[in-house]
Amino acid sequence: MSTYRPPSIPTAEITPESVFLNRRHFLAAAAGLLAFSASSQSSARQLEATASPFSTDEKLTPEGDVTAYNNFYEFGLGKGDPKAKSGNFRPTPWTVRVDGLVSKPREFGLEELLAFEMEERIYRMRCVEAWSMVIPWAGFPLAALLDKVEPLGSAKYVAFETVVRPDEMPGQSGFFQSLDWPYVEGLRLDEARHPLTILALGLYGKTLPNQNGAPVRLVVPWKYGFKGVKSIVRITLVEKQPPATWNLTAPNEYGFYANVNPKVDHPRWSQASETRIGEGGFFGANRRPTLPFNGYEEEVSGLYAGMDLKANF
Ligand SMILES: Nc1nc2c(c(=O)[nH]1)N[C@H]1C(S)=C(S)[C@@H](COP(=O)(O)O)O[C@H]1N2
Ligand SMILES: [Mo]
Repeated sequence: MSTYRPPSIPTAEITPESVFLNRRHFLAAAAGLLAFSASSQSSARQLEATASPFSTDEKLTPEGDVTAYNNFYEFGLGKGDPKAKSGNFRPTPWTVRVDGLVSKPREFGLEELLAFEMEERIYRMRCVEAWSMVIPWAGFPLAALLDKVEPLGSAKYVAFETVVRPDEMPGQSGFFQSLDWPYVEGLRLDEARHPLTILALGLYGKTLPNQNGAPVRLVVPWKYGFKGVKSIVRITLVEKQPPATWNLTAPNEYGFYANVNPKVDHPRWSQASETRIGEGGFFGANRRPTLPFNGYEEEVSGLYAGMDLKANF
């Protein structure tokens, strides 16, 4: 595996990925506790996280690919734009407002979010564009946050919203606007409370780089990547299905549920297979079959009992 480092960081400060992996496996076996010392960004902080049984043991996508091949249209449309153009983005200080149909609406500061018990969740991520990665996130179950605000019985869905800062996000300013801002997403309440659904604050043992959704983003591993809304400022409990950016933009191409499904093709390409980023080439031998619910079928298919997954794609 290649070891990624930005040119400004001296080699001595970097933990090679092989060391990271060995330490991770050793500690996971010995104590169940993970501690990392790598640093790839001056603003990045270390994040300790407990190993989770929900993790896959598949080969990790190299950190250099996870942090350089991104979708974050607030910074531009190119895969390299989020890394190249997010240098002015300030992820601290930060607050997330949690409101709507809850008994105790309130704001959570970043330090309060970091105080939740962090778990390392190594998840597959499958983008709707037919590529995938394996990413070691650090985060905590969204359900733990929802418990703090006590959702009312009338709450049926959870709505999410990304920050709007045209001064810091070049994709949000100028004549050409790719999407309507803010980027919004939503989950059914039972999906939001599922133990696999996390708010991530870090990856590869450090706080999130800007391009990956600093300081806090959603990760729902059985859904297409666009459900994983980045740089969240507001979470609202609501009664009706909330708007979702890609579903609004092209409803015939992107459903609200967006569960990974090799049997429902995108109108313009097949979803039956995918390319694992970092393994070379987009087509050919490197292509692997896409799994129903991105391989999490056993854990989540019960959420959709009786639903027509082809109609509610
Ligand atoms: N706010 C916001 N969130 C977003 C996006 C975006 O453009 N804006 N892109 C989505 C898409 S399409 C994907 S595949 C994932 C990519 O996450 P990554 O860059 O950390 O791999 O973020 C999702 N979250
Ligand atoms: Mo995506």
